[in-house]
Amino acid sequence: MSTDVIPATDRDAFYARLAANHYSPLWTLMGGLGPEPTTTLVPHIWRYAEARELMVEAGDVVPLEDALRRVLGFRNPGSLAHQRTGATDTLWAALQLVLPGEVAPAHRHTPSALRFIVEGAGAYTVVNGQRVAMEEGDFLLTPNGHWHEHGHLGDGPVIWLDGLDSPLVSRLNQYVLDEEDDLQQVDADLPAPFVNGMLAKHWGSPAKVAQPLVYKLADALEVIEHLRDGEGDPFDDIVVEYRNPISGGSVMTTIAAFLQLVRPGVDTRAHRHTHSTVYHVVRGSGHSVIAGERVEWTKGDTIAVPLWYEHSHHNHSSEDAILFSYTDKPAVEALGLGRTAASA
Ligand code: 1HN
Repeated sequence: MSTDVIPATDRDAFYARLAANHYSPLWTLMGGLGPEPTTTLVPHIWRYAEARELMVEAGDVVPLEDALRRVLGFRNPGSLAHQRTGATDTLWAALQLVLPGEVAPAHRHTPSALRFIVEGAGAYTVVNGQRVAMEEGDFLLTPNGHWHEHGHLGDGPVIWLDGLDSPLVSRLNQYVLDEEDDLQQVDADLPAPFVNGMLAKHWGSPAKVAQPLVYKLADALEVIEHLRDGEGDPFDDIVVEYRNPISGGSVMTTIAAFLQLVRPGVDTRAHRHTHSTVYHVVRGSGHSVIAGERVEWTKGDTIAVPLWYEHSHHNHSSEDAILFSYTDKPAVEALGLGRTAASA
């Protein structure tokens, strides 16, 4: 039906009546839609030199008793006011600082969290009563609903990258938080295979861990080293996925995580996809080309690639470049919205 069968003023009055009575005329809403997914968010890099300085300043300004978590989130510059985004539409990324002697008390929430330890030694996290030591390069999980607290018994600052699906969970109106006044009952220091649920005590109460809680950098690098003479992935070079070995799937329901080697001299092909990605530089330096723009990166930098932005990675140095990354791919695919396009 043509909308100009009635005069414009009458039409405006009609639309006002529809709005007043809580109706949405679909034909006025579809103008913004097209064949491509869109976002107001933009690719962005947070350089470690700057972020670390601000993080250390936060250590002076904010006592952990006040903050509970001294977490400095990376907010995408394309975010609209009041929009609950993180580094991407679905993924939060942040640095967290814990100073010697501090404790971030136990809580649990519906968002799932991961940590990648950037620098420092002597910190630990307790996940559902299991203490996990945090060493540089470790990749740790706090799947949704798991109690977690952090502490630091060593010297000097410990800084890690936090990754969560909290913007996605917020958008689903499912962000729920429980706090605990007391610290968790800790089982004492446990060997890694125990923490990872590979070997369990066979008497008394059953093992609490249903999936690995920590992946060591040395293990991931050993696998990468084994694969480095192979062809590699055209878009990510020598890339391995951290897996849940019980399900064989991604590490968490909503988040997949990866470690990749971009070998010296490699230029990957460009592609884009409907999941968004956060990259963190573990070693070396190089650059990515994101939507035609060259972004130079080096150790400690964190880069957001929102959905459907074309990107490729380049290492023109003579040293290995190692990137950690995580994506919302499992969530996007579970919704039936997974889509990838390689560039020519
Ligand atoms: C959180 O609980 C932690 O427990 C870190 O360390 C970062 C970002 C958003 C929401 C919850 C933590 C977080 C977070």
